[in-house]
Amino acid sequence: VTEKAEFNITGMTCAACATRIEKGINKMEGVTRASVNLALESATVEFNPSGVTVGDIIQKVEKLGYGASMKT
Ligand code: 9UX
Repeated sequence: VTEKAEFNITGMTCAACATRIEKGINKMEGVTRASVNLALESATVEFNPSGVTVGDIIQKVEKLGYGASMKT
């Protein structure tokens, strides 16, 4: 099963920020694919919900020094 979630990301000021977040999320267990859009301040993540949760992904982004919330 693969789920897809979209997040608003705050605090990105350059392209390297987006790359850093993208790499960080992609390294997580259970994540199939993550892409971060700097201009839109958003992230799209495909993941296996039995291996990783939306909360885990938000925590990861926060640990990298940015803000994240799930898009409603
Ligand atoms: Mo460039 Mo983005 O130093 O933090 S990676 S602003």
